[in-house]
Amino acid sequence: MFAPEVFAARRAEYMRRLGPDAVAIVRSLPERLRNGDAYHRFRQISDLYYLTGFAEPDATLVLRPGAETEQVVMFVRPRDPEMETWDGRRAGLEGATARYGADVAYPASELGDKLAGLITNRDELHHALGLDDELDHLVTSAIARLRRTERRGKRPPRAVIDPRFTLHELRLRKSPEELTAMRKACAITADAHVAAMKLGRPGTFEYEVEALIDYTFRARGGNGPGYATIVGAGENATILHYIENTCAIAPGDLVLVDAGCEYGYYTADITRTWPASGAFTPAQRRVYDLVLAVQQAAIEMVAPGTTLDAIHQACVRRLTEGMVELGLLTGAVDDLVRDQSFKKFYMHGTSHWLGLDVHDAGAYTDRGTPRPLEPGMVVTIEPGLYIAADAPDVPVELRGIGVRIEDDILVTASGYENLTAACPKEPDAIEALCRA
Ligand SMILES: [Mn+2]
Repeated sequence: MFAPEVFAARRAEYMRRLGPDAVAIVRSLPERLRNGDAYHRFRQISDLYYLTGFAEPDATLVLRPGAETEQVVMFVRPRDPEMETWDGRRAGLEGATARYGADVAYPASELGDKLAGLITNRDELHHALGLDDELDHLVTSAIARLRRTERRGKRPPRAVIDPRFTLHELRLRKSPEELTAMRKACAITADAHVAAMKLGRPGTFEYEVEALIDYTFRARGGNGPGYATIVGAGENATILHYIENTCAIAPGDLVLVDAGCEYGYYTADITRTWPASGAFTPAQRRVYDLVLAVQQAAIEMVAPGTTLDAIHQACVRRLTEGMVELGLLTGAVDDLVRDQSFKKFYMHGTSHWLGLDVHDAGAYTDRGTPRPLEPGMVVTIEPGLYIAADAPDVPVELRGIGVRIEDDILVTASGYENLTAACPKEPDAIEALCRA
């Protein structure tokens, strides 16, 4: 957890960018039932955590830059000894002001009553429409109420603006303290993948590998996985979001593991693919070598000024060339790229932003044009090749092979830094770990 000054500085910068006539509302998402009356463990929505560090449910932040009073307003659950006995400690109104930087705090139940007053006569209302129906309703009700008072000088905002144009631009460029948390998340995740490679022999169940990864994350101080861990052995590696993790690893299987530790709310995102028996078959090795070469070339492209789209296009071209060499596709590479034949075996993008969310906030394009990378952005590079077990017209020995290799890359002033370089991916190195 960062010092309160870090969150205060973020709010100050966000408010500076909002300008003196705007108001921003950021609210936690509702707690979700898992089944019966049991809830999923609560995890604060990243926008609210980014601006406050406040981890409790039922919390709302209203920022009013330039206001004479109440610039930073929080609505939180009040202290309640009986409820806290059941559900855990609360910061309360006192904590919100003393520890989380609010100028004033109100009970969460008063948001509906107070919202219209807080947005009165502000030009722009920054609010993420469509995330939370209840909050949308509170906002539209407040606007409707202010329309009725306009003749008395209390008018509603002129525009509702999506946070991606303001707040998410801040989140996109990582500060030194954010990078410290991400480096730690990456280091823990690299260790967890190495532990998985050492554990996962034929006969081991996918969920045992997942359990060791989870254990490693938690034992090293992480919050747990930043997204659902994928452990896919054999054909399961060709299912992109395979999270059942119920099968036993068979002799000769490749095992694809996509797992990232969340540390201090920041997540890593690593994928490794390894031969459970300790040696690639020749067919597996040809696919692996192709994906690794494509991934390394893509990482080398990361630098200020290039775009994720350019990197993806380069991966698509090199993978398509490889698909022809492997006998998966026939024809001219230009045609196979143009008509998207490669999507039979490479159907996902190469990169995404990484940070508080695994698919982190931030626009990828500016009016439809891919944006240039800048120092401080963190991206994944994760090409793969997936040959379904029942794929027609492909060499038999390639069927059921899935390979993805993914690293987390920081854009630096001079190029890039691979934050997950400590996680082995050279074929000899991972074979050795799988025999250890
Ligand atoms: Mn990823």
